[in-house]
Amino acid sequence: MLSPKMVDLLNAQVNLEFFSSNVYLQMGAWADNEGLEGCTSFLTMHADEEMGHMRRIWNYVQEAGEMPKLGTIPEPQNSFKDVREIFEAVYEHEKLVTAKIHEIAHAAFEAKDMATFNFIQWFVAEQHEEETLARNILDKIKIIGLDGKGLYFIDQEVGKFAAAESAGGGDASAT
Ligand code: OFO
Repeated sequence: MLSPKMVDLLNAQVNLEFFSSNVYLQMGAWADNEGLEGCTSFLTMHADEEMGHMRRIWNYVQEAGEMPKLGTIPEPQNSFKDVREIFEAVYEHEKLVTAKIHEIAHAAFEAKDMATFNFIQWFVAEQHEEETLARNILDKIKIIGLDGKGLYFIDQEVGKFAAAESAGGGDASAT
């Protein structure tokens, strides 16, 4: 059984995951417009994963006998200076999501809601992975740079991350 406070926290997370998906989908559209195939597939795949996260929480709330609720999802940013700005924004966004996930874990632990505490551990691990991935991409941008052929190589590298994630199964079909 979920407390009303926990339902509110989980519903807020449903909305944040939905927003995350829109953020990455929009970034993917920007990348596609710039002819950056690797970045497009990475960001679009990431958008699908976020929808998987949203559904995972949605289903958990439903299974607990409560009704998940959608709120207003803000409009995502649609114009960027360059790929560096995109991945800095990805990293900052993932740090925000991590903070929110940790808030849920903390509240569940404090309330001795061990079912939710156990459920949210998957997200704790996922956030660790996602922050690491965003940081790795930023490191590559720092090393390779975006000048001359740099942008081409960065796009190739980001495309490799997308291929590796896709080989790993992703999370779009989470139940
Ligand atoms: Fe990118 O993170 Fe969802 O949870």
